[in-house]
This record gives sequence, C-alpha cells and structure tokens, in this order.
Amino acid sequence: MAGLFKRILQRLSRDHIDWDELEESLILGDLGLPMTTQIIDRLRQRGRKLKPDDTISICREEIRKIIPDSPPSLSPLGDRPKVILIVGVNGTGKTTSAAKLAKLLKDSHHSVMLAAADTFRAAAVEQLQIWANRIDVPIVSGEDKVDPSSVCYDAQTAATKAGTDFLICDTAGRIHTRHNLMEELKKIRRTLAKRDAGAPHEILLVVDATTGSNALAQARQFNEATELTGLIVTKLDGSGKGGVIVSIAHEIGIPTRFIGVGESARDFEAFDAGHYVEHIL
Ligand SMILES: Nc1nc2c(ncn2[C@@H]2O[C@H](COP(=O)(O)OP(=O)(O)OP(=O)(O)O)[C@@H](O)[C@H]2O)c(=O)[nH]1
Ligand SMILES: [Mg+2]
Repeated sequence: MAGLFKRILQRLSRDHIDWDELEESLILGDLGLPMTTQIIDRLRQRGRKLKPDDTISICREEIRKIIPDSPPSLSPLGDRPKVILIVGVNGTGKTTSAAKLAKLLKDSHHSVMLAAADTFRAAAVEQLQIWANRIDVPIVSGEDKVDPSSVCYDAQTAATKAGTDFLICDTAGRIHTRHNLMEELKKIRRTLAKRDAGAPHEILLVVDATTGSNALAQARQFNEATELTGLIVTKLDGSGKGGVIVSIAHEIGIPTRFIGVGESARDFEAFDAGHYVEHIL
C-alpha cells in the first residue's frame, strides 16, 4: 500500500473513527475539500461499525467513481499529424515529458516529431535537442527569442510533409496568473489551427505532483485559457503525493493521461486508475 492510504491506516484506531483526523489526512493528501467531504459523508452513512480496512476500501471506491478506468489513449489521425501541445508552469517537467511521450509513441511504432517551441529560456532548445538525439526522434527548433507560434507552425509543416503521426510541441514555462503569457499560448493554438482546424488535437498540462493544491489552481487557470484535454502528472516517484489527480478530476473534470515516475526516458506511463488507487495513492 502506498503513501496516503498507508498513512491513514496507521492512524486509524480499531474501535472508533476520529472523523477530524481522517478529514485532515484526506485534505493533506491533496484530495481537495469537495472530494474529502464526499468520502466522509459516505463513511458516516456506514456508522460506527467501520473497520480500518473498510474505511480504506470505501475511500478507494469513491475515488474510482470519479476516475475513469482508462483515459482516452493517443491514436494517430491517419491523414495528418496529430499535434500535442505541452503546457505548464516553470519546472514541472514539460520538456522531459515531451521527450518521454515521444519515446512512448515511438516504441508503439508511431512516427514522431518534436518541436522546441520554448524559445524563451536560452538552454531549453538544447535540452530538447539532447533528448531528441537520445531517443532518435527528429526535431524542429526555432532561433533564440523567435515567436513560439512560428516554431510550432514550421514544425507542423515539416511533420505534414514527412507524413509524421505525432507532433509534440514543448513550450516555455509560464505562470498561470500572467495574462500575456496565457495570451501567447492562445496564439500558438490559433496558429496551429490555421493549417488544421482541429489542431492542437491535445493540450496536455504538466503538473508536478509534489506541488499539491497549487497544481489544482494551475489546472483551473490553464483550462480557462486553453481547454485542456488532459494532464501529465510528474514526480510521482517516491513523493507519496498523488492526490492532486483526484482533486483535478473531481473539481475540474480533467483526466490524467500520463504519469512521470522518474527522470529517465523509461519512467513514464499511461495512467492506469486501478494501479494508481492501489499502488500510488
Ligand atoms: N523525479 C522526477 N523528476 C522529474 C520527472 N519529470 C521531470 N523531472 C525533473 O524535473 C526537472 C525539470 O524538468 P524539465 O523537463 O526541464 O521541466 P520544464 O517544465 O520543461 O521546465 P521549464 O522549461 O524550465 O519550465 C528536471 O530535473 C527533470 O529531470 C519525474 O517524473 N520524476
Ligand atoms: Mg522545458
């Protein structure tokens, strides 16, 4: 048993439930107040005879109700590149996740191209370039300080010409409360939609699991600006933190699509609700 439930089980006594303590544990586990209240209500309906193991299984049941078994997987469009835009605040793991996702798709025998559209931070293009070489995937990158929209557009042109299945665009870290940065993201979207009205077909927000409720605020703001299609939740390795997956699904309705569980290219998985509830949370 992993972090949150293990901690709760250790604190539960055999003969009575301390509701305040249980509530505090769920909130500290980043499940969010609405989800916590829902779980506590459900447990209270069961009354006094609850055993610690029942408590944990009811928590799991309630969580499973709001997290789909398996979120939609990424399948190619067939006639044009499926464009995936990777967004998020600074340092959450966007560049690493863009590369890991490229590797995952490549390993499933799809053709992939990367676009280095973080032209803001000097070393960002080079960082993605190193990854692209390592995983042997073509990359389109822009000059320093060039408009990220034009890098994405050029990459989309190249991917279309090459008949590539997936184009993954890494973008600069941006603070979700900064208006002009969010406008830049909207411009990238509009530019990609010029060639293909459905593009970007996926907008994945990368959140760092260890940032807890701040990740919920990020998801809310990014979703307002760009209509997210899913989350990549990183740094789940050894953090004992993963509750934010629940609060974001419950309060905003955005599914987690992939998780990052380490720094190497292999430490990346499609999200699996059963595994998450049993082994990660
Ligand atoms: N332990 C762990 N570290 C991760 C994971 N994903 C990313 N990292 C690390 O987090 C750090 C930041 O990752 P980046 O991919 O550069 O993050 P970014 O969001 O692109 O950062 P900016 O471009 O500066 O906004 C790096 O040291 C990564 O190795 C993960 O799943 N687990
Ligand atoms: Mg980056």
